[in-house]
Parts: sequence; C-alpha cells; structure tokens
Amino acid sequence: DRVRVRRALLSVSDKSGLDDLAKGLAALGVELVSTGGTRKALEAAGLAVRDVSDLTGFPEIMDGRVKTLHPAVHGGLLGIRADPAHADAMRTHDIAGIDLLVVNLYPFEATLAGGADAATIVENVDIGGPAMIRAGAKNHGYVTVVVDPADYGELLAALQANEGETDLALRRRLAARAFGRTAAYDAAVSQWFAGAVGDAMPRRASFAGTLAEELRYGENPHQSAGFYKTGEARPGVATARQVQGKALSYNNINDTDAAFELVGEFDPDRTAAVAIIKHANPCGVAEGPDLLAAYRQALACDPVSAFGGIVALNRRLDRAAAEAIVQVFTEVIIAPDADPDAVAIIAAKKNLRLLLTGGLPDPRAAGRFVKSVAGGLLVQSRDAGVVDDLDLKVVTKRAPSDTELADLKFAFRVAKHVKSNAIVYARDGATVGIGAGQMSRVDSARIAARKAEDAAKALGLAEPLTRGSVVASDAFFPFADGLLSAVAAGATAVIQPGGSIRDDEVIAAADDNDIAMVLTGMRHFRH
Ligand code: 93A
Repeated sequence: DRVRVRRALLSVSDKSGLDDLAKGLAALGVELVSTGGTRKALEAAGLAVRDVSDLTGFPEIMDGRVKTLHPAVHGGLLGIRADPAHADAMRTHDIAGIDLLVVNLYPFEATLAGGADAATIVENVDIGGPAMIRAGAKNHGYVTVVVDPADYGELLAALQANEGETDLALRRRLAARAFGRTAAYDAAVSQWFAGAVGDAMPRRASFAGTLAEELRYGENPHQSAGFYKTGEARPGVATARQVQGKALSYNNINDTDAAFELVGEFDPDRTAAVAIIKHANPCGVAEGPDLLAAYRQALACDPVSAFGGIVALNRRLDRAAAEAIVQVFTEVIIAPDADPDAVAIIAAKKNLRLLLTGGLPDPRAAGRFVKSVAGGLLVQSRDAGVVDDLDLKVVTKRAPSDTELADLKFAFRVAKHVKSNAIVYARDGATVGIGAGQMSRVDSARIAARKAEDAAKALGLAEPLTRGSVVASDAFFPFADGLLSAVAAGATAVIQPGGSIRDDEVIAAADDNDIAMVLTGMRHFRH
C-alpha cells in the first residue's frame, strides 16, 4: 500500500509554510507543478517548478477561473494506476500521474468575514480547487492530498522517514480531512447564498464549521468534544484572542459565550456592565459608573455562586476592576479589550484565562441558533429582541416611577439570558436575586427571593435587597401565585410579557398590592 511520490501539484491561496514544504519535496526528488501564483512564489524561493499549463497544453484563462479544470490534471489525479485500461488511457493521452496534491482554497470564509461585496464573495468561490481535492481524495489508493498548511510537517516527516513514500493509512487520514474541508467549504458557500436570497430556513441545511480545537472532554470527562468555528465575524468566545491561562474547557466555552452575549446587551457608551456566570446562568449582573462598581454589585448578588465563575465585561478591563476580580477564584474573564496594567495584574494568576474580543456582539444582529435532538437539528433565529425596542404597556393603576422603570428594563434584559423559568429581582441597576431553570415559575420566584436572603446574610444586611426591588419574568405568570410570591419578597414593580388567559387575575393581584406592572408583549424563553 506504499506509493512513491514522484510528482506533486501545488496550488495554494494561503502560501504559509509553502517554501519549506516545497524545499523538502524537492530534496526528495519530487517534481513540482504549480498554478500561476503558487509557481511564482516557489520560483521566488529559488525552486524549479513546472507550470500546470505544461501538463495541460492550455493556458490559464478567464482570470484564472479555468486553470486546472482539464483532463490532464483530473486524469492524473483519478487514474487507477493498477487498472490496465486506466494506465492505457494515461499513456494514450499523455497524462502524467499526480501522486501528491497540495491545495488550499480561495479564502471564501475570510472574504465573507472581511465584509466584502457580493461580487467579490462570489469570485472567491473556488471551483477548480475542490474538484481536484475531491478527485485526489477519491483516488487515495494512489494520491496523497493535503489541504491545510498545518499538515505539511506531518507529510514531510512521513515522506522523509519512508524514502519518499506514503502509506495507505496516512493517505486515508488525509482524504478524510480533504472531504471534510470541501464539505465545510460548500456549507459556508450554501449558507451565504441562502442568506443572500433571503432564505431563513434553507431546504437543505448544511452547517459550516471547522474543527478549531479538540477539547480534553465534553460536559463530563467521559464525553469527547471539539470546538468548531464557523468563521463568523461576530465578537465572542469563538473569535476572541486568549491572552493567558489554561486551555478553555467545553463548559468554559459554553459559559463564556453566555456571559459575553449577556454583557453585549449593555451599551458601553451608556454604562459599564458586568455579568458573572455559572452553569450558563448569571449569578450576578450589574451596571454602574465604572467596571469596578458594576463588578462589586454583580458579586454581591450571589457571592457564593460567583466562586469559580466566568466574568464578562462590556468595556475595556481596567486595573481597578482587575484587582477586584482576582480576589475571587474566577475561571475566565472576557472583555472587549484590556489596559496593560490590568493584563499585568491578571498575569499573576497563571491559570486564569483572559479573552479579548476586540468588540461587543450586537444584541440585535441576525443569526442562527442550532441545537441537536435525537436524529435531527432544531434551528431558530437568534433571540434578537431588545427591551428598548418594545412597546411597553402599563396595565396597573400605578405606573412605575422612573427609577422603577429603569430597573424593570434592566431586569428584563437580564431575564432574556437566564434559563427558563426565569425570575430576576433587580434594584439600582443590579440583580439582587435570580431564579433559573425551574419547572414552575413560582419555584423560580421563591428561589430568587431565598438567594437574596442568603446574600443579605452574607453581607450582614438587616433585610434582603429584594425589599423595594423590581422583578422580571421571562414569560407570563400563569397564575397570581408567582406575582404574590414576588410581592412577599418585597418587589414594588413587575415586568413580564403578558398574554396569559388569567392576565386579569394577575393584574388585579398587582393592583391590590399597589404594584406597578408593565407588559412587554415579548417572551424570552431560553432552554
Ligand atoms: O478559479 S478556480 O476555481 N479555477 C481553477 O481551475 C482552479 N485551480 C486551482 N480556482 C482554481 N484553483 C485555486 O487557485 C486553488 O484552489 C488555489 O486556491 C488557487 C491558487 O492559485 P495561484 O497558484 O494562482 O495563487
């Protein structure tokens, strides 16, 4: 199953690592053939290269749209060497066998991420490259295909260790990667086209993603896991730069995403905001004049749960906030940017991961959310609802005060990012009690109130901060009991979508208790 590599066709857009690979191949006596740009790069490095036109007897035409799409290339890739009829065809038509194919494609994903116009994006759909990759990978019995500069080292090492030969195991492994690459490439292309023609849910859904990292394990140590990146330009955990700290785990990535999407709801020009996340739910969120003030308030909500949490910031991390955060055991900090003196403070904690994103996600941005179920995928658009855009209706005798209204909006903004059933108590731009993920809304309300009592005890306060707070519910109160539980905890105003057949009962209960209630008309379930 060994094949001696005598001729290699190199055609790459990403020219990184190319020189070293080609020099290594030349030293093994491999003949190099290339397309225009790649040939020039190799000649500049002092290597002898044949132009692919030499093989085809045909020039590159149509601005390079047709350069390798020719029987001399595809016959050289697809011919079964051991089949006498194939071998005869190769002889008759003077087709030279290509034993090694090194291709990486026109940068479609990067062009898209760079915000190019439609014509430029379309021009970056590679046709000849994927055709060659698929041909070579199909014929992996004879042909070695490499589609990623990250694999050049492995290839050269294998060739050098085996007198210029590859074995079947290597060729099959590389063929699997090659088909994976063309599949992901076409998924990215089809996804873009579907969006460009306004197809919200394309008939054949393909989801683009490239394995960026194999993770040590999944949610639990007995599960395997990987982090696939889509190439989307959205600032967040997938595009962030990790400045320091251990590798992120599966749960870290999930929680960091939840944390950063939440702080993205807070306009940094209006306020500083901090979210602390545990198990994908916030255990404290606050806005404030600066990050330090916001962090202190967020931490006060549930200092016990904040231990080992993820901290997300909506502004550039500064020294004062960094000093406060490192006092508490924290797994990850994610922020748009960081001051050098803040980075220096974080550096003292070797394991603490610091991720910088270069910006904040737009909460109103379109996007797609995919979840797998047994035998299928559930796909929905992102929850791009923002409370500021909603037509809020006061339905009680008493209208909320300005302070109450500001806190109501704050609480509803947070509730969007809490697993259902979500109940969020807030006061002075900070959460003071969060109830998440309960099967009954009244349980979420009770848990949130109890957590506020615990926090008050921990802080040595006379009474829980829910006294004089406001409360948000991610979905309507089906009965008055959930509302009454919030009243018992001391809430004075409520925000909720409304829409229950018992809305009247709930509104009457609010009026009886002098509660101001605002309906949003929009639900924020999150599971
Ligand atoms: O425009 S293409 O779809 N037509 C082709 O025939 C073709 N052959 C190779 N693009 C084609 N390629 C791509 O050109 C390769 O996939 C590679 O990305 C790029 C290398 O071109 P150059 O060597 O001129 O830089």
